Parts: sequence; C-alpha cells; structure tokens
Amino acid sequence: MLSEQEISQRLEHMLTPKRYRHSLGVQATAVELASLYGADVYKASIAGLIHDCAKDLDADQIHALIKKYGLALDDIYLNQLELVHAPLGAALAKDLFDVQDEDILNAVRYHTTGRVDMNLLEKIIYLSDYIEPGRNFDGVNEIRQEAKQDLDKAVIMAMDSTIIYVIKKKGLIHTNTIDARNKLLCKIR
Ligand code: DGI
Ligand code: FE
Ligand code: FE
Ligand code: FE
Repeated sequence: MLSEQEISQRLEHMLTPKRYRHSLGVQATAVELASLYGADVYKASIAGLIHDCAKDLDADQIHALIKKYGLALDDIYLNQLELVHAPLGAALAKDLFDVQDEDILNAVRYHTTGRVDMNLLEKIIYLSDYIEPGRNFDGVNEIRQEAKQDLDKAVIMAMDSTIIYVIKKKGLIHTNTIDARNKLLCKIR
C-alpha cells in the first residue's frame, strides 16, 4: 500500500475540494469511533480517507472502469449509478493505492448500501460517512449522539434516514440496505 501521505496527495487531485474535505472528516470521525469501540484505528483511518475515491467520476468514466475492473454489479447498482462509487472505489483503491487489506476494501465497498452482518469497521465507516463534522442534514445530531452510545442503533438511524431520502427521490432502494436494517432491528429487539 502507498503511504497515507501519498494516498492523500493523490486523492486531493481526484476529488473536488469539498469532497476531499468530507473525506478528511470521515477519516477523523472513523478514527474516533474506532478508538471508542476498539476497532483497528489504522484501518479505520485509511478506509475513511479513501471511501469516496471514485465519487467524482462522470458516467462515462464509471462505465469504462466497471468494464476495466470486471465489476459484477446487480441491476439496482446499474440503475442507480450514484451507488457504484462504493464498489468501484474499492477496485480503484486496490489498483491506484495498492490497498490489499480486505477489511479496508469491504468498508469502502459497502459504505453506501451497507450489507447484512457488517463487521465493526464496516459499521464505523458507514456511520462516519453520515456524521462527519461537515454533515448538517436534519437529524444528524441525534445520530451523532447515538453513535457514541450504541453503534447498531446509530446505523439503523442512518439507514432510516437514507431510505426516506431515497424514497422522496423515487429512487430504488438497494436490498443490501433493507436486509441489513431488518437484521439489525431483529438483533436489538
Ligand atoms: O458518497 P456520499 O455522498 O458521502 O454518501 P453515500 O456514499 O453514503 O451515498 C451516496 C448517495 O447514494 C447518497 O445520495 C444516498 C444514495 N443512496 C444510499 N443508499 C441508496 C442510495 N440511493 C439509492 N438509489 N438507493 C440506495 O439504496
Ligand atoms: Fe460515498
Ligand atoms: Fe453513506
Ligand atoms: Fe462519503
């Protein structure tokens, strides 16, 4: 893997200034949550930093890279192209930053939809993406508070908020999110 400094420099060229700042915010929040919950702080830091590395590509680039990396994506991904930056980000991170760690790659791969049985690092990145200091949507403070108390409950809150947002836009909701939320709800009951 490239050094963190090298990765940051490359990222700064791949992302808009706003998206780069968001990435640093997710990195900082992920480090905090990893310390709090006993996850690998280094993996959290790298995963937070790189999670949106494919976010600022246009549709043509996305399609070309799906082909180049041979990504097998289901119809929901292909119909909701904003979802693709997560799995594509994992492929890009492997190729451009030489990230080999599967925990880091899975945290990037599932940071947008979540998935059933997310591990601690995946939950931390999923949530940090929502609550980093630059986010200011309705209800974010409640999720920030919950994140310090109960990670699973906070992930459910973030999923609820995403599902409502996607429904308002008449978008397709990925089954990964539905399945993950259902299983977490059963677990906490
Ligand atoms: O990349 P970010 O903006 O930091 O955040 P993200 O990767 O969590 O989400 C990217 C976008 O994808 C955001 O507008 C919400 C949307 N999204 C998340 N889950 C789903 C979704 N969109 C659809 N259509 N379906 C989903 O299940
Ligand atoms: Fe993202
Ligand atoms: Fe997210
Ligand atoms: Fe993000």
